[in-house]
Amino acid sequence: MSFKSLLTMLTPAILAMGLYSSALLAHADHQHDTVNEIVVNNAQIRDFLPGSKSSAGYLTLVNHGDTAIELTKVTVESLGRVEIHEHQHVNGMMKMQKVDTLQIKANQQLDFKPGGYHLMVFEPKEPLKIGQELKLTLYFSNGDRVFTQASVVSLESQIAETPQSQQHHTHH
Ligand SMILES: [Cu+2]
Repeated sequence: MSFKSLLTMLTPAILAMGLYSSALLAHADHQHDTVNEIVVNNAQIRDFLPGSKSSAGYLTLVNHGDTAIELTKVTVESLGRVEIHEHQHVNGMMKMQKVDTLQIKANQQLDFKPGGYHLMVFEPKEPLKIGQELKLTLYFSNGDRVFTQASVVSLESQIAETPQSQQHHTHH
C-alpha cells in the first residue's frame, strides 16, 4: 500500500474526528448557557431605619429557560433572616404575607418592587452601610443556586428610583 493511498483512507477518519470534537465543544457551550438561564439584576437592600427590626430588598429575576423554576429561599450575607413576601389587597387594605415558594415561568421576568413581591430582611449582624455590597444567594427547587451582589441603598434613593404611582404605599 502506498503512502498516498493510506492517507486517502485515513482522511475521512481524521475529518470525522475533527467534526466529533467540534460537536463536543458545541455541546459544552450549550451546557454553559443552560446554567446561566436565570439572571438576577439590580439587587438592592434598603438600609434599616433607626429602631426598625426589618427592611426591604428588591431585585429583578429573569428566567431565560424553557421550563418554570421555583424560588425557595434567599439568603443575604450579614443578615440573619430573609423572607420572600408579596402584597395583596384585602378589603381595600394592602397586606403583605410570606410566600414559601415563588414560581417564575419560562421566559418570564419577575420584578421585586415596592407594592409587589419583595424581600423582607431581618437580624443584621452588624449595621449596614450605604453603598456596601452584600452577597445575595437565590435557591431554586431544582438545586440551582444563583449569586449576585446586592447594594445597600438609603430609603431616599430607593424612593427616587420608584415610579410615582407606587410612592403612596408606606411599607411597615
Ligand atoms: Cu414585607
